[in-house]
Amino acid sequence: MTNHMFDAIRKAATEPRALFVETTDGRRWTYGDMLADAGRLAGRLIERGVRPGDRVAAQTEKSVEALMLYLACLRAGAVYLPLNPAYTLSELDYFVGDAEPRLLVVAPEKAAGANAVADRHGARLDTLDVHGGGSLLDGLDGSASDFRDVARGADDLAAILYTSGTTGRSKGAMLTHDNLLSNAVTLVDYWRFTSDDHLIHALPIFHTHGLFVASNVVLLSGGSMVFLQKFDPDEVLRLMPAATTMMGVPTFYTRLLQHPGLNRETAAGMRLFTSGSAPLLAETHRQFEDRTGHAILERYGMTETNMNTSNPYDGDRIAGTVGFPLPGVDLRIVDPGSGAAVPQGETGMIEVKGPNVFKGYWRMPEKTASEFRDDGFFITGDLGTIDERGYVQIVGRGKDLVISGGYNVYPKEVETEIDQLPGVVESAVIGVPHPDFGEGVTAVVVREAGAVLDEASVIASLQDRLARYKQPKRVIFVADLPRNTMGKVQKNVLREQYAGIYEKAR
Ligand code: MLC
Ligand code: AMP
Repeated sequence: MTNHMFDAIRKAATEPRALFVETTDGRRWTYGDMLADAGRLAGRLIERGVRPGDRVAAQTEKSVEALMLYLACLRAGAVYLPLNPAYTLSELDYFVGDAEPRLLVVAPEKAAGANAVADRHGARLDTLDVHGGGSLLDGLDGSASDFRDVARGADDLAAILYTSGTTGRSKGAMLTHDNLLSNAVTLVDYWRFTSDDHLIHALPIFHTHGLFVASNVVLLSGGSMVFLQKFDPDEVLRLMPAATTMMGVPTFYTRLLQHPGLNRETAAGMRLFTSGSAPLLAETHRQFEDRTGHAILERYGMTETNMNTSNPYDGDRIAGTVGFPLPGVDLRIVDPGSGAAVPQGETGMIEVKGPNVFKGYWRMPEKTASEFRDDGFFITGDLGTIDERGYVQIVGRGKDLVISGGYNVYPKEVETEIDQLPGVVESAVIGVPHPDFGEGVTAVVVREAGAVLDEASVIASLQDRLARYKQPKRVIFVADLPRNTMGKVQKNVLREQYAGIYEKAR
């Protein structure tokens, strides 16, 4: 019996006594502990009635136990569905209703609200806290750890990660065992990860970046990592002398650059800093190299595709580019309308194909079909170009999307909530340059004559509807939204008009 992903993890865990992960409060797990804990937890999932193919949803705070739950799902043949703890109950209700998990695991403080959600959609509820407590783990310590992994093939689902949509509700991207394994194996090799590596893991673990790129790469190289509850520049710099690598979103790097403790000495033992999930400014790349002597390696990925491109490990890491297509990934630039290839050097839609590309959107066959070409290429929605040396550059987005601190925010979702508020005629949500988050979510609102509505009241009305990071940082009131002759709101005009608002606030 084989389990495609977990067999590979087991094979890499050749030193049971070697450190796998430690936390900043001094808890440690060896590879032997990882195998035992994931085994016990897989047994617990079976006790809870989880069968192969069932979804297990988790809205927990970051913890090693939450990572073990992901590994337990792989071993039990379940489909792991991680959710941002910042999501509100109304957002949670949608995900649970759509994915119909057998089990929903939440932080204890969320249990009261989540109970009704679980009941409504026929899921069982368990809790998991950040200190290794909660009903999911009750009495597990002494239980048997020799779990016999459920057979899973390359094409079986390992996880569903929700990504918001430009229209309508969020879509669940279905990722198979081989999507995860093939990409992680490629990255271990491309970025030269070995069992000597020690990674600073400060990313959340409910997204591709922190869960798959960071954790799977460590697992498959037999290396180790230190888990930070969240990104904290003081902590990162305290841990850096003992580490070799860090993966981050651009906000990590801009925040580190503001810290006087970032210098060549602190970073002397590091061999690799990677950045992705949002564009890294060329200026940040250069400043970081000046301060530390390290050229950040920028790569490009997506929830649906895992990682597509990377700057080279050896060779020039060129600021403002995302490097070359990874081995095994086909990448092309086409005319967005016709799908025909554009001449080299011109801008077009980035499309990708390879073992990294997901199986489709959960229960949305039409949406899936419309985002793939007939020859199997996935339409990313990102606009790019390839230079004469083969470096891919992302020059914009064909999708209406704001990326704030590495989190995607779909304007449509925010506009829909704002438009429902009493006194609002219409709204347009845009992303404008923000010194900390890269882009700041900004709402431009037309209110009814005489409406008692101000910036604070709009933001306050969204508290229970939208996760905090999706809420506008600023709300601007205007008499009319600019429109083109077809009546379409000209967001580019608004983006230009308000381009400086966060710079001024700094
Ligand atoms: C937190 N806030 C944000 C925010 N994160 N607002 C906008 N954008 C964000 N990303 C809110 C908080 O709720 C808080 O609100 C206020 O902003 C300030 O919080 P903070 O303490 O400064 O934020 P912090 O907790 O430090 O988080 C910032 C961050 C974090 C950048 C460290 O957002 C982060 O870890 N981002 C990583 C995202 C990520 O992993 N993306 C990968 C996606 S996968 P208030 O009002 O309550 O104070 C993907 C594919 C690929 O894209 O290629 O990798
Ligand atoms: P997500 O849906 O959260 O996985 O976000 C994926 C999107 O993030 C991509 O489609 C890109 O728009 C963006 N992205 C990821 N990495 C980079 C990068 N290095 N530079 C620019 N954009 C990026």
